[in-house]
Amino acid sequence: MKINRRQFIKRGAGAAAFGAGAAFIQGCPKNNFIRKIETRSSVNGLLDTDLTVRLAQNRIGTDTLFSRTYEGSIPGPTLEVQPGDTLRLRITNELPDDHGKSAMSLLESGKGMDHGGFNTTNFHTHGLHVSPKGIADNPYRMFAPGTTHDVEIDIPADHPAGTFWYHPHHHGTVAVQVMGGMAGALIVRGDIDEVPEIADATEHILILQELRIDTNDETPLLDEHAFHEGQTHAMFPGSVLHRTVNGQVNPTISMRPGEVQRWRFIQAGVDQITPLALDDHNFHHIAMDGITFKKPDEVDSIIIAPGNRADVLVKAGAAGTYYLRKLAYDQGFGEIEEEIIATVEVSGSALNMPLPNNLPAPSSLVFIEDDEVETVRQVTFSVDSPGPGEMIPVFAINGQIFDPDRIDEEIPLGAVEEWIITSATSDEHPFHIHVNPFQVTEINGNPVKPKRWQDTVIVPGFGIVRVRMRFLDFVGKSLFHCHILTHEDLGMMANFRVVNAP
Ligand SMILES: [Cu+2]
Repeated sequence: MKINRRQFIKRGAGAAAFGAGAAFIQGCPKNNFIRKIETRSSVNGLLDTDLTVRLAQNRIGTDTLFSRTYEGSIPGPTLEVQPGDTLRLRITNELPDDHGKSAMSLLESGKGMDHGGFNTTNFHTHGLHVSPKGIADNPYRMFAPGTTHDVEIDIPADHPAGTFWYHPHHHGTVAVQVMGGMAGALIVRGDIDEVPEIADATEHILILQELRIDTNDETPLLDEHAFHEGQTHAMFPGSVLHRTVNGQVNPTISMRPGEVQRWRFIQAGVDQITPLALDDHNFHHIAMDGITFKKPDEVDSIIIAPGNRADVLVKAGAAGTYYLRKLAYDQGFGEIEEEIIATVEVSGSALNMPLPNNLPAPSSLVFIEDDEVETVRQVTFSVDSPGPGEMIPVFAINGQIFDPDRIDEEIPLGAVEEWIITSATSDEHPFHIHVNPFQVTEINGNPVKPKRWQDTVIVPGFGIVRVRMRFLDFVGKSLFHCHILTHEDLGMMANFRVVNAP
């Protein structure tokens, strides 16, 4: 079945609403300096704000994209809180009602699916250690077109300060909504921001997105025929991929020689493992997935999967032009070419700003020793041939595609566990779990040093990753999944439930 892509997005909105043309095009600055994203900060322990999900037209490089957005902008506004705060949102879904008719046929055939079409959404705070229940960080909620929903999330007083992000998580619609730009930064301010060398540094939140635009200037739908032709990596034939930073193609970051800046990378893309390097400069890596290290780690490149964040300090060298590059990389289906994603212009009078020696690693996260592990679980990502008469391969965890009603893993509150995560395919699959971060201990049999906490980790093709985690503070049901969003939407996701210990 060929899907009519104009149907789902244009119904109820379309050309009439945007007939005024250029006047409605947003994000078209005269220069291309890196954009400061609108920031909404908590006041007296509360961030209380409205978020509207709506169709909007944005300028992406020299192209135009008509897509689902938060507040009309790509990315959405930055939400800024502190440990102990409450995040209270009213989310109104102003997308047109698509009556569920344009659902992907491959998902309609999925067991237990009731996803209500591509314009149903919800809200997930990626990486936050908060409750998954009720109206908190609950990825099972459904926000249908034309409805308004409250979200209220209490952030623990000992929550790590760092870089997190938000995006929709309604099963079956995640890839298409995030691919159109629905993502935003969620910053927890705290101890790391008070380190003098960091407090003095200019900060840039750099939200990396993979915006695809089809020949109608819209977000493409997955084309199941691509699978039939054996091109599992070319799921969106005919569309153009724009790698953007804060919604801009190759923006410019200005620095002075010797200046130190703090960059918060957020990989808010869809499916690309992203190695980053800056010409003639090292990164001083200070945090991964919002969790600060004990000391900076100087490296010539960092690699982030969709879902990952990396905070780095950059100390500018001599005056000149340098490029921030996504390096060439093969994540299992052939090399993707190197690409420039931003330009750094170093000019002006020199500074000599210092770098910090020590950092405030969160005291609430203590590494898990061998003798503490109580339970070992296995998680296997697999992609199997389609069934008779089907075109789409079976994207599964432990042999099963996602069923929201099935509990795949039941875990007592307070448990300390080791999970052995395997990719049974030549592709890399980034493993992500909600609510609790994990310590990565081993990749393909090699111990990971220095030890780190993350919430998303790349599992190499035909590889094995071991992680350890404590299921602390929150009972309830939530998700673990591959963070390649197309894989996730096709069923590479499972449920865990944390229960009060007997
Ligand atoms: Cu995957």
